[in-house]
Order: sequence, then C-alpha cells, then structure tokens
Amino acid sequence: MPDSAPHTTRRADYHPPVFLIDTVELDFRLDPAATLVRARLAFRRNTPGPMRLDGVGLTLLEASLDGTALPQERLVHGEDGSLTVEGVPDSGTLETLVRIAPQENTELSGLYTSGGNFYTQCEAEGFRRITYFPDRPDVMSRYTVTITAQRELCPVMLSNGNPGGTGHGKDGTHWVRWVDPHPKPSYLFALVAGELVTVHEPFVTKSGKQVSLNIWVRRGDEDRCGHAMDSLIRSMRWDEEVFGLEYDLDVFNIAAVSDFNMGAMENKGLNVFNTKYVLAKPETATDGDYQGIETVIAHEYFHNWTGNRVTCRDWFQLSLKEGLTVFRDQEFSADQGSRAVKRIRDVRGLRAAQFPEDAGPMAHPVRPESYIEIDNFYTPTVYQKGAEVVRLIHTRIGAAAFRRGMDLYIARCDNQAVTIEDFVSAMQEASGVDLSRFMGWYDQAGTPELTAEDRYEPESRRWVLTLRQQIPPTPGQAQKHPVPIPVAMGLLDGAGTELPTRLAGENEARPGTRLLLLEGAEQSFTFEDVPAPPTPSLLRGFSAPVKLKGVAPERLRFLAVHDTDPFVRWESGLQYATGLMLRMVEQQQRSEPLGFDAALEEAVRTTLRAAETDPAFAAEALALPGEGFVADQMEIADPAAVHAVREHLRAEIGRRCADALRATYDGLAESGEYRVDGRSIGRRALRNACLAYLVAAGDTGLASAQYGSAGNMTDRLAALSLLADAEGPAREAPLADFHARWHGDDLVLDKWFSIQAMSKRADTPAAVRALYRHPDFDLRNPNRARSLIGAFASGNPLHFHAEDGEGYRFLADAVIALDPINGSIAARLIGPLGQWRRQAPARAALMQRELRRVLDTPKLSRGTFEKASKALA
Ligand code: 0A1
Ligand code: ZN
Repeated sequence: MPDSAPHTTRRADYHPPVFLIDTVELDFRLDPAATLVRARLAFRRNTPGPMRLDGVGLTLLEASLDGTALPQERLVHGEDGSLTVEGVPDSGTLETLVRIAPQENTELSGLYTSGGNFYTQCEAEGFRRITYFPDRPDVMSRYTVTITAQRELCPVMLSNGNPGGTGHGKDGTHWVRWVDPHPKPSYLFALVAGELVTVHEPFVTKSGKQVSLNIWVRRGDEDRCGHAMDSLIRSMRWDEEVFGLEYDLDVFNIAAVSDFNMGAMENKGLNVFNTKYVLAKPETATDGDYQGIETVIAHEYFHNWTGNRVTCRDWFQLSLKEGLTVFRDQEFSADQGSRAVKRIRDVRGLRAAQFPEDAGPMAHPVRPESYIEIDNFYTPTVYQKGAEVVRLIHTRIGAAAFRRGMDLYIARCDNQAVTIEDFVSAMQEASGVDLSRFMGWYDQAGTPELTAEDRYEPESRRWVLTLRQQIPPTPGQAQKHPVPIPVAMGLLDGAGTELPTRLAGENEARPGTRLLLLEGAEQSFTFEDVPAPPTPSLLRGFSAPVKLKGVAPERLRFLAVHDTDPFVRWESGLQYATGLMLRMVEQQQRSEPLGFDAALEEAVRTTLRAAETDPAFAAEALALPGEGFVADQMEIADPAAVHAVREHLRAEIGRRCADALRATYDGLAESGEYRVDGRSIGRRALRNACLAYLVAAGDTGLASAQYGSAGNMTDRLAALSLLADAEGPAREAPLADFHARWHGDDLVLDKWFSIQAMSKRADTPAAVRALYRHPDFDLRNPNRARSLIGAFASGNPLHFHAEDGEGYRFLADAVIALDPINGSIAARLIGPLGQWRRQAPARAALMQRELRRVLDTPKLSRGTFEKASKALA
C-alpha cells in the first residue's frame, strides 16, 4: 500500500486555474547528478485563491517575487511536494531556482539520463519534476529556454520551438537558446541534450515555408533513419492535402531514446521517440516494425494540430487529442496502402486489447469520470475506442462535413485548451446533424452487443431487419442507455450478387452499401421489392465498435466467400472459425476426439488460389482466431483447451493443405532487393503464414532453412519464432546464433527475449525465470522489461495461466521488483492479473492471491495501487 490513501481526481471537480502564466523563461545548467533549473514565470490572476505550484522531488534553492527574495515563511511546502507562495499580487514575476538529479531518475518522467544523454518526458505530470509550475494542460504559456552545459558532455542541446542563439562560457561550457512562439501547456515542454548526430532533410510546406527536418540519434544509428524520415515527409504532405494543415515552426526535431516509457511523445517541435519507433533497416527490423514506425511518426506529427495547437482542458479530455489523432494516423496509413487490410488490422488490435479492457475491472468510458494515477488512463479505450468514436462521427456525417467540422474546430479552438464537447459541437454545426446522443459513446463504458433478426414476407416482397443493442454493466455503471450505432450494410442474393436496396418510404432503390442508424434499444427496417430471401451483410468496414452476435454459421460461410465488402469477408471467416473452435473446446473439455471441418480446408484452398490479387488480405484471412480472442468469447476461459484446439487445427490444415501451402510458399520466394511497400510486405506475410502451417504439420526443416537463408529480419524472425517451439538442436542452435549475432543491438535483442517468452514449449515458465536473471536482462529499460514480462503475460496465455500459478507468481514478483524503479511500467504490466473473473475458480484464486501480494507491498506506487486494488474490487 502507498503510505497514505491515494487521492482520487474527479472530472466533476474541475476548476479553472487560479493563476495563468503568460511567459516562462527556463535556464538549465545541465549536470547528470545536480542540474540547476531557474524559472521565471510571468503570472496573472485568473480566479480567487492561493498560488499553489506543483512540484515533485525538487530541492528549492532560491525564490523571489518581482526581484525581491521571498522569506521562508511565505513558502509553504506541501506533503505532495507542491509549493504555495503566500501573499502574491494579482500579477508579477516569480523566479525560482531548483536542483534535480537526472541520473537518479529511473521513472523516466521529468528530466532523466539515458546512455549519458539528457531527455525529458512531461506528459502527463512530469514537468513538476523539473520546476515548480501549475502543471495542468489549461495553463498555456510562451516558453524561452536557455540550456548551458559542458561542451564535451552536450555538444547538442535542443528544446521546443525555433533556435534563438548560442554562445560560449569561460569554463568549457556553451549555451543554446530556443524560443517557442506558440503558447503551450507544460506537458509539451521538452529538452534533449548530449552527444547526438542528425539525419537532415529540408521540407517546403504548401504555402512555401522552409522547414528543417532533423532526426537525432546516437552515432552509428544514422543508417537506420531513412524510413522514419520518409514517413515524416509523407505525413506532413498528407495533413496538408487531407486536412489543409501545415507545419508552423522553422524546425521539426525528432530525438530517439532507448529508455522510454511509451512509444513516442509529441512535444512541440521536438518529438521524443522510443528508438523502437525510429530505427529500422531490413536486417534488424521486421515489416511490423516498419509499419509501427510509419504509424507512430504520423501520429506524433499529427498531434501538432490535434493536441498541441488545440489541447485538452484537463486530462479527462485525453481522448480529445488521442482518439482524434489515432483516427488521423489510421486514415493516413489506410491511404498509404490497402485500406481494407489496415482496417482488419486495426479491428484485430481493438479486439485484442480494448474489448477485454472494456469487459474487465479497469473498464472506463472514453472520457473517464475519475482516476488515481492519470498514467493508467493512456489506454486502448482512450486511444483506440476513442478513434472508433471519431470514426462513428465521420461515418455518420460523411467525409466532406467532417472536414468542415475539423476546419471549424481548429479555427475556433486554436491556442486553447478545450473539451470533447467543443469537438463534437464543431462537427455538429458543420454538418447540421444532431450529434448530442453520440456523447453516450464518450461517457459510457462497455462494448455494445448488437443482434440482428430478419424475416422475409414473400407476398409483399418485403424483408424486415430488426436490430437490437445492449450494453453490459461495467464497474460503477450498472445502467446503460442506448447509443447511436451506424450499421453499414448491404444485401446479397443467392448467387452472391449485391442487390440494390429500397427502404419503405424511399422512392428509389440504391446500389451498394448503405447506412442504417440504430438509435434506440430496438429498431426495425423494412426493405421493399426484395425478390427472394437475401443474405444480409452487416457492419461493413466495422462501422461501429460493437459485438455483432448470433449470425448463423451458414450465413458466415456464404459471406466469407461472396460479400463485396472485404472486411465482412474476413470477419465472417473469422467468426465461422471462432464458432467452430468454441465447439471443439467443449469436445476437448469432455476429452472427446477433435475432428476437423472440411469447410476450413476449403477456405484455405480458396484463399490461396485467390492470394495473388491481394497477398496481405490473404495472409489475414489465413490466420486462425487467436487464443486470446477465442477465450474472450467464453463465459469461463480455458486457456489450455483453447491452445490444444488451435494447435490441432493448425496441424490439420498444414497436413491437409500441404501441397497448396508449399506451392504458395515456394512461389513467393524473395528475389531482388528488400522493399517495404504494401505488396512486398503482404507477400512476406503470406509466405510466413504458409510456413507456420507447414511447420505445424511437422516440417521444422523448412523453418531451419529459412532461418539460415533469410535476407531480412521479417523472414528470419518468422522462422525463429516457429523454431522456438521446437525441441532439441532445431531450437537451440538458431537461438544461440541469433544472440551471438545481435546481442549488441538492444532492439533486436528484445525480440530474442520475446520469442522465448512466447514459446509453447512446456519448460517456458522456467525458461522465463532464467531469462529474467540473464545478464542482458535489465528491468530498468522499459523495452526490455516489456519484451520479457509483457510478452509472457500478455502474449502467452497458455503458460501465463499455468495450472500451478507459476505464471502469475512470476508476474507479481516482477511487478514488485519493478514498482520502486518505474511505477508507471509496473502498473502497465500488472494488467493481465486483473482478468481473474474470467478464469475457473482455482486459477482465479491464484491470481487474486498474487494481486493481494502486490497490494501488500510497502510504498507501492499510486499507479500500481490503483490497478491492483481495482482488479480486486
Ligand atoms: N502523448 C503520447 C503518449 C505518451 C503519454 C505518456 C508518456 O509518458 C508517460 C509518453 C507518451 C502519444 O500519444 O503518443
Ligand atoms: Zn497520441
């Protein structure tokens, strides 16, 4: 437990800031052990009340008001580290000097060192670890930052905004000044300093403004920045073309750091990135890594307008910037390649992370009502479901009105800290559509369940579709109201041809997909002139983040082959296979022999025959539903039975379709240079999907051969991950080879840890314990911690849920060890233990026991306390 009961922050308690800060002058004197920070704040009263400044772990050395030193009695230090200055006038200048120790900062929030360089992370509440300040997003100020350091220690010194001068000191120091002309909240402040080299490109905006683009990395990494730079340039162009948004500073800097809590951070003019989302070359990075870089680079760049120019009033509005920016990066990536495949991957991700969250103890609305630790709310719900809600609005009002809405939102809210209502009302005004009921999507947790029933009336040639919705209760929200659900749909005739549709009351039939809007709990839609009972195709493109339940297996089979909408084709295959697997899990539980459904073989063969047109889609269609997804459909999960069924099906498909799989595999052999365009990525994905089935059927040799001959990391890693499940030398030799080759490369070594953590082999729990003690394992590095602990707990349901509880014990041990080092990462990793309600009683008891053990740990961080206590509540 934390020493005192942690404070809960509530959305309803919002009060405007007592003081505003118009300008901030920061002077840094960098030293790893003792950095000095002088801050001059030009303040102005906004509401009645005392001047309370946030601060955490700061040593105050001096304080003065309008040039006069403040006596100690007027400086009141709070237990939380804050500083209250008594007797301040309504406006003036407060100057403080504090000392901090960046090299002691293992939480990686505030100013910290990594590999001898200095980096900051201020979102959400890191700025208060740098200086005393009203550290809340609705205090927006203009910053001037001067950084002084030993020339040798820090040849490069960066902050937000534009360069504002440099100079030399006598004592081997130099200084650099940065001026940011745009007002910004403190969470967007950044400083990066040390030995860094740059990869540079010029960029000219559509109105002719010259911008210097720079990616700052450690020497030796320059040859891995090409894809990040290319992604940045494409993002900048795209935002100009699609949203008319141009970059607004003379420089755009990106700095890569290997110790970072999240993916990246959108600090104004100085994005800081986890190296994982910058560095790539074909020998070290997989196609997934390349795609991740493109997405994250775009995401952070797009924040320049949605997040930075227009920011959040308070942290409850986090999805205002995150949901909207994820929507924007999804649209960008969709425009770079196959829109359908992008949508499938995004939905896969939503279901893997957000749906379980929405059904678990940490379920919260896209706009939460309360939090103990805001770091815990950078969640799939705020990000991915938030993006889905923006997409709902886009779908409802159409692309043109959405663009007008964006223009209005930005024109009206520029340089302000606003709320989700401000966004929705801009969309409403620009479209003329009443969107008030869409607020239900922001304020209610839980995934709506959608069911559809239909009947055909031959005499009147009418077909009636009845849609119903229901939102399950979630912690603190027992009662739910219906939300508006746009259902994109179409009708197919018996031959699979798309029928034009005419709803009762309409004059003319319309071709293709149309949008129905389910507004209440239940609604019927009558279609006229329907010649024969049709097959409905519902929720095309996944038009709403809901669970569509109860579509009959025959319809799924039909749609999987015939639907004109690629998403529904994929989805129907997935749902069909899920239903089959659920029935087989029951057989497995009754110890009955597991059979095989010939429809699966047929589906695999059909997919392979058509694969040439869109290999990426084929790769998605070939994948069986994941173990986690299947388990999520069960009242009480049974990870071992689900695993057994999936392995059985993989081996059966591999055996029965070996000829076709092998032909496709051979036909897709790489020739020529490695390329990262969508088609090349799709071809590799398909080839490796075939390989996985062939290995499941026993052909380990094929994976060994591919491991040896692979010319890129995608193919090498695909082979290695299959070999990691094998017995004997087929496994040990390539794992040792991989380590020998790559142990000097942190990002690649992370993959070596993850692959072993996710192995199906029976000895994996013991192997994971051993890897935890491996000399290359480092709990302080978030990427490494995630690569072992996170990969095991979230990516290996079979062994995480080992019957003897060893998986749970390991996770709790790791969380307890990590919490004092980096509470934010510890709190993130503990998540899987919260899913105990969906496990059988014996497992659930073991999980609860570990959660209690974590909770009984002295001096637990607020974040881990919040996650563990809510999981047990
Ligand atoms: N705003 C960033 C995410 C981020 C949040 C918190 C961080 O530190 C605790 C770091 C990054 C984004 O959306 O990319
Ligand atoms: Zn973001």
